[in-house]
Amino acid sequence: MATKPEDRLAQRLPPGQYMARDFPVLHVGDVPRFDQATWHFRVWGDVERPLEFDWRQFSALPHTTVKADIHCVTRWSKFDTTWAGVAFRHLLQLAGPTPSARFVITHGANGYTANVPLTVADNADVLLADTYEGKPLEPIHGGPLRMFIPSRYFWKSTKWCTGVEFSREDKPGFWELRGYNNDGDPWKEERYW
Ligand SMILES: Nc1nc2c(c(=O)[nH]1)N[C@H]1C(S)=C(S)[C@@H](COP(=O)(O)O)O[C@H]1N2
Ligand SMILES: [Mo]
Repeated sequence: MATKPEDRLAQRLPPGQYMARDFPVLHVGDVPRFDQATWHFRVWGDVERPLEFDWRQFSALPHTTVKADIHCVTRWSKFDTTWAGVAFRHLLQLAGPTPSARFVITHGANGYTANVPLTVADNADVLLADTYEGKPLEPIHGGPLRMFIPSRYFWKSTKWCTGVEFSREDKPGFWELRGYNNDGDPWKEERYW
């Protein structure tokens, strides 16, 4: 018997989510102004080689494209979004996390942070994304650069990302300290603590 369309949708929508057609915008604070001349990106903490890039250097890194569904804790999901950027695994190769590194903390504008285990960030679909649907990522969606972790609720995907910290200790971030679940797996519906 053929699968009914609503069953296919249910298999693709995590529990409690609905399918959005638009692309909602969600963040705290103001959209920061991007200045190519002063923008810089750092990788620090438990790594063999701390890194620092200006915009030109970061843009010159090899880019990868990922197509994935995204899921926001406020219950909208969006299917088949296409992003391009630097594969997180490429950054791992460049920086070389030490054996003590177990958590990844992304730092964004206005002091926003989000934490994931290194095992979650070390995945082929995780990007530092500067491109959405073939165009430079718009400032309202985190441009020039945001973290992209499709396997977790979208709050883990830090907008206006300017740094990645590797840590032996977990460091719950902005929303994790305000009641959101530390892991945030949409398939387990891990919304709140
Ligand atoms: N720097 C920063 N990144 C952030 C946020 C934020 O407030 N500041 N909000 C998060 C939340 S809760 C969500 S759902 C997504 C929303 O991304 P979008 O506006 O591109 O849909 O960004 C995440 N990244
Ligand atoms: Mo969110």
